[in-house]
Amino acid sequence: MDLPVLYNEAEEWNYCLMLYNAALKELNTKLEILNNEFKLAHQYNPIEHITYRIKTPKSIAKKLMRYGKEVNIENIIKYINDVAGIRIICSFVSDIYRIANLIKKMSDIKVLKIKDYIANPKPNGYTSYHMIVSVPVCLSNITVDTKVEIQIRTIAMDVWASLEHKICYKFEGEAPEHIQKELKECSELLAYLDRKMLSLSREIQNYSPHPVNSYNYDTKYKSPVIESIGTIVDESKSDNIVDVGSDNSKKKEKKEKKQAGKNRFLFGFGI
Ligand code: 0O2
Repeated sequence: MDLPVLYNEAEEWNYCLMLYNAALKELNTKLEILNNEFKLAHQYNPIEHITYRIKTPKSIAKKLMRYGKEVNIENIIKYINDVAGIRIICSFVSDIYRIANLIKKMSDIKVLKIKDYIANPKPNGYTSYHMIVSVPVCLSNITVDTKVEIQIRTIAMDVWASLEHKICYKFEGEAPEHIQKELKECSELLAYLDRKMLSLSREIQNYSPHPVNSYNYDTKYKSPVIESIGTIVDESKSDNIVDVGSDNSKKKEKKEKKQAGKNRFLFGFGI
């Protein structure tokens, strides 16, 4: 994130806050749109709710000191990935990966880092899916790619994390061993509950007239819209899509992302 040289630190920090806030709002809007679109297409919303926040100065300073870095704006921008944080709460674990994949495909969002604490829970029992992304913030004469941390978790994971956070705070990170043990057990019970709820939900879907997984969004939704009100601009045939990297899934992801950016729909501008 390159910033203009400003008059003093306070002014510079206000500028940073403006960028972090803008990035959060942009991402929040994108996620709300996805959720609304999903709701319309599948009569189901994968996102229960979204919260976002700017990290408190105290928490930023504590983290920098933990990293052994001097507390200044340059270090905050460089080393603190979660100054701007957005939390997405889903009903089911499958929704977490569904949302994460949709974020990966957003053409203007760059994924910088992923930590899958669901596949690999932390030793204390913490589970969540974390992504560090960069969001372009368009200002009057510059676009600034701004870092945002996304945490995606189920309601059960959120309840656990919130209680653990309180316990950690209360005991200043040194909770008695039996409490740590019970917390870990709670995390395992909640993971079991999440799995049970997901299998129950899948069973219920089989009785539904519109099962979520079998709905083909592209063919069922896109075509009537194209026919009635606009034009899809598909430039993929005239463009060379160059893939880099050896991993096939990475290639596929990149291609899908590129494609998502190219499938532009001229909404209401005619043919
Ligand atoms: P707060 O008060 O929530 O802001 P990195 O992103 O790799 O540079 P970082 O930030 O340590 O390093 O990454 P990580 O592990 O992804 O953790 C980021 C955030 O995830 C934390 O921010 C917490 O919000 C949450 N988190 C991670 N581990 C735990 C945990 O064990 N328990 C709880 N309750 N939350 C956790 P902060 O700054 O630690 O805290």
